[in-house]
Amino acid sequence: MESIISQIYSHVLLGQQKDVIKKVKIAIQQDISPVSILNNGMITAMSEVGRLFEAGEYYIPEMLVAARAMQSGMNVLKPYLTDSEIHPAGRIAIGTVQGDYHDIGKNLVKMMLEGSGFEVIDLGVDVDPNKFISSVTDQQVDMIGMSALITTTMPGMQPVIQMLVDAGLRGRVKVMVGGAPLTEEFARRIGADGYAPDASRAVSLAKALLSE
Ligand code: B1M
Repeated sequence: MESIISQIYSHVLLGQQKDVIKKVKIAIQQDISPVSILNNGMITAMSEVGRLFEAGEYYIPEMLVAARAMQSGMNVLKPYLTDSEIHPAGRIAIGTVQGDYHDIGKNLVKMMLEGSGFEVIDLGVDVDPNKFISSVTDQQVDMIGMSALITTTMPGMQPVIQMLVDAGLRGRVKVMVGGAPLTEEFARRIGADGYAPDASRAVSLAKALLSE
């Protein structure tokens, strides 16, 4: 019979939220290490989701349901993951820039980052530039992630980067940007450290930037 970990892997991959919740609870009752459930069952499944998306075999709906299933499993697991067992890959503050209320993509990026072991502070939508800055001073984040979906709100990213420079904080934090109207060239021009066109590449970019 398929192991409970492989079952969790398959349920996350297929976005079967209720089954993920049920099987994670069973795995905990069977005394399987929460870290093993997370790493071998769920994170590996999300890596596969990312690979399938990049290969054009999964689309946004499949990625969203898998991310939701993963998030539900993580909610069950959270109380069992002690600080000593899990070392976050880094702390990231993420938000949609001022004037912009689109958050589906930002939430997907957040879920994928959390699924890959990052601690994510969600600043929400329509985020005041000062809120991004105080996430660095008050919450000691390693990275700021800004999302924008409208051509008129994307220019709101550059002032945040300039404020980091002016406050002497630019060297302490990486900046990742994303959102449908953005480009690599735009990211370079405003002085961001990187641009990710989708959630799975946001994860690989965050890993790369934070391991530098
Ligand atoms: Co609006 N909207 N919308 N909208 N909306 C767009 C963006 C638009 C392109 C539609 C269109 O006209 N074709 C257009 C913008 C045009 C432009 O830029 N010139 C538009 C407009 C005009 C507007 C309003 C102004 C409409 C109006 O009121 N007249 C208004 C603006 C409100 C505001 O924000 N101030 C508005 C409102 C809304 C709704 C509220 C109805 C709703 C948002 C609901 C919500 O988010 N909770 C909405 C929606 C749903 C869309 C479309 C249809 C879909 C966006 C979406 O969720 N895509 C959109 C049209 C489209 O994109 N085809 C549109 C799915 C999502 C998973 O993809 O967000 O691109 P995306 O995220 C991707 C990547 O971009 C990347 O990874 C994600 C996952 O792969 N990514 C990152 C995103 N953020 C990232 C951050 C990163 C890294 C990667 O690092 C930090």
